Amino acid sequence: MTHTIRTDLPASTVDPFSDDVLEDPSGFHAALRDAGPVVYLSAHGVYAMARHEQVHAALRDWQGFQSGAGVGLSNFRHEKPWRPPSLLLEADPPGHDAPRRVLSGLLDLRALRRLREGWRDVAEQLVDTVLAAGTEFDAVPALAEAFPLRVFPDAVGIPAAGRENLLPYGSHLFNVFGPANERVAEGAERAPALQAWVTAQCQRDQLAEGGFGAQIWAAADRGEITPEQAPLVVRSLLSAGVDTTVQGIAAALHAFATHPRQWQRLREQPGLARIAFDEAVRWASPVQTFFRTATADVRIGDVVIPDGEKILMFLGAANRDPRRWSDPDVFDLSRDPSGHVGFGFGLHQCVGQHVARLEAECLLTALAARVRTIEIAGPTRRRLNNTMRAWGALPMRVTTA
Ligand code: OVV
Repeated sequence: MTHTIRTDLPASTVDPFSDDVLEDPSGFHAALRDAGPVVYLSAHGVYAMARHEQVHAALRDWQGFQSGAGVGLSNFRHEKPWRPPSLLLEADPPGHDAPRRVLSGLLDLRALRRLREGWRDVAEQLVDTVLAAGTEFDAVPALAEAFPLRVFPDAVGIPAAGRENLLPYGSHLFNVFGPANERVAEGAERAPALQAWVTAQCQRDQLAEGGFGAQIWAAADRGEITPEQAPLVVRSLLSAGVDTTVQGIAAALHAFATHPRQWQRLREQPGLARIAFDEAVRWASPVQTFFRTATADVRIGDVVIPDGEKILMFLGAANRDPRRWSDPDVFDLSRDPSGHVGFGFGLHQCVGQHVARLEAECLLTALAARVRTIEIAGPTRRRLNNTMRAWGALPMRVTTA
């Protein structure tokens, strides 16, 4: 691949999607932030923003920085997407707006109230079962995966069979936003079967009455979206709603296991669970990056990004920018994490964020009532992904209350 070389702005030759950076991006993020408001990434011929101010401003400017050309490295102006594009994530107004409105209505705080009690019961049962089996466990499968996988597919209303496909599908999907590296190659073999399975779950006759899926189809009956759009809106839930919450919860558990005083605060004041989750999302940024595409020659300070160029938004770097946060590397329940860009910002800001917060709140509250101390009990392991900062293993030891 050849790229126009920019010698008039700060540049980095580092590949943000290499194993070394994904294993621990903190040094690279600091260098990017310090290099300038806009940095050229010569490894991929794209632009980057890593400071909170610029990331926030660019996410707000959906007209200058579009999503409809894809939010991965691949530019849909020139390349065919691996799956039909998302009607929400990979779309711009006006087409974006009707699907967005339907999902916002289904997933707003009021609409989720009917789920709260049931999810709280499931969380309490799950924690009791895990603790009954022993006080040492891997928190990734035992809690971070188990809880969302129990409540979310039921809430969407998909059949029980095949749910083990959800995490591998998400893992590949989030890898494909990056370059076609070995992570994408490893997932490519299974991708067609996973894609076919997910597509099948989005059909009307698969979706249980009362679930989010059936409600999306009901919105199509009311003319709010078309019947052709309905399955793709269901697909957005299954794409964006599983790995993200699993890794958000894993990040919160890791944060508490490594910050015992913060765990004591949560135990004293369980009402902090929601703030704690947002602080964990700021601190860890489970979704690390998304691209945008310049819709014209756009100026940022002295830098002009030419029409059609890709810009990588470093959400994780912005969430730890010392220009915006005091002691950004500290996980601290007394900070106000609002303004973090872990859920994005603006028009495309996570439509499922209330679902994620409710899941995390239910699980953290159930744990806080039963667990006095949490610590890391052995070597932790990352699950490297081109977009997500994910845990593969979090061995933990707890004492019970
Ligand atoms: C935010 C997000 C991530 C992945 C997939 C989608 C959305 C989607 O809409 O398909």
